[in-house]
Amino acid sequence: MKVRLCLRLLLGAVCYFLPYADCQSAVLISEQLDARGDASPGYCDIVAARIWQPDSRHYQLEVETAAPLPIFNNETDWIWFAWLLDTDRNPATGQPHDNIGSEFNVRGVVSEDPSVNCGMIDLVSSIPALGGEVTKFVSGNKITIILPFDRIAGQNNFRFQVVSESFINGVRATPDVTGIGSAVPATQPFPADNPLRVVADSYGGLREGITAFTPQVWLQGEDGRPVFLQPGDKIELYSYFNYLNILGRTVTAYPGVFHPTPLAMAVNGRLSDNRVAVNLGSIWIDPPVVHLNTVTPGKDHATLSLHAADAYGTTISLAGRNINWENFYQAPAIQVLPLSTPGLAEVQCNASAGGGLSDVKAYLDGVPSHSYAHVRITTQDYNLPPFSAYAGLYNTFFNSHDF
Ligand SMILES: [Ca+2]
Ligand SMILES: [Ca+2]
Repeated sequence: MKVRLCLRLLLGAVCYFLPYADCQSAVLISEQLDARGDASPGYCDIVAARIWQPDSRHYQLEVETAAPLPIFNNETDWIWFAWLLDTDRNPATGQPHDNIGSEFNVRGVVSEDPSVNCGMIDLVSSIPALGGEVTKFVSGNKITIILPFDRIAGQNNFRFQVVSESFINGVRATPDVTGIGSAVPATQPFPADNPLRVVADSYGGLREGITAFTPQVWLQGEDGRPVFLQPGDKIELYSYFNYLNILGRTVTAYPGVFHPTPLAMAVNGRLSDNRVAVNLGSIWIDPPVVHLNTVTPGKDHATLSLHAADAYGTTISLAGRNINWENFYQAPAIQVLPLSTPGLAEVQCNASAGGGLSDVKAYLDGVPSHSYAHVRITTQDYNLPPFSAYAGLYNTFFNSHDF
């Protein structure tokens, strides 16, 4: 485990030294430089907050820190940066801060906990707006958030201030706060050859010995036609989590890693509208089909086993992992009870509930299994052949009166 961790840290460090997109195709709307050394650790120390405008509908909010943003090894650690947007330019309205009354707060959170790691627009005033989750990217010393104007009700003319806060190893770091900047959308028409959209591959699977791939990216013009990449175009990749080794345009899986992660692509500094969903490794349940009945001893329970392998096909040890089983359709006839051996669970009939049907899935360290166990329970023993007679998950059982 330690070897793998060191490898990840080493390869992660290499990634940090790759050049970061400098947004050549976006307009710099505002820049707030901040002192270096006025917050610690260095990844909490904001040295610049910038707002770029890549087109007529979005800002790219950027924070640059004194040190690279870390790879956390503890799900309870987090750091966030918040852009406080004072969209009526009135410090007396909205959420009060020292010299800012924010109508919207845009947060970029970095955490190993997928339920926390996000970009988010918080609505902190009475202005009706969509708000919600937005795309966030982390690369080296920078965190970037895509802010669509329509998510803040078009209130894109604002004062802003950026603050940092973090909680690492149970300690709150020294927060940092920038001066107040001003953002006014560019009135220029954006260059006609500036593509409207950057679209990346939607999916990349690294599993069963497929350990590397090169995702493709396309450009789309204002008129909907494709804009072709030129030989000198600069293409870069950004991983949402540090679960991938990115060297140039190639993505490679780390040994032992099975967490999925989204990936963004950039062409000449402009980030893709969508993200590449990269699945790493395989997580599956055996057997895929289970048929039980409530009346025959020995046929009223079965053992399910969870398996996992990384992209290289190497078995992932389940010892010490967080494993949760789920009765997906919440069928009352089915009970799923984890056994003491990691990765094993017993599925049982709840006789008083009659027949039922459900899919049972499992989560390994929060990552859902890629397959289900399809469980059917009847109130009679139909002497059905073993599950192996049912070749797939979608075979039909014909005792319909029972379900
Ligand atoms: Ca600072
Ligand atoms: Ca205000």
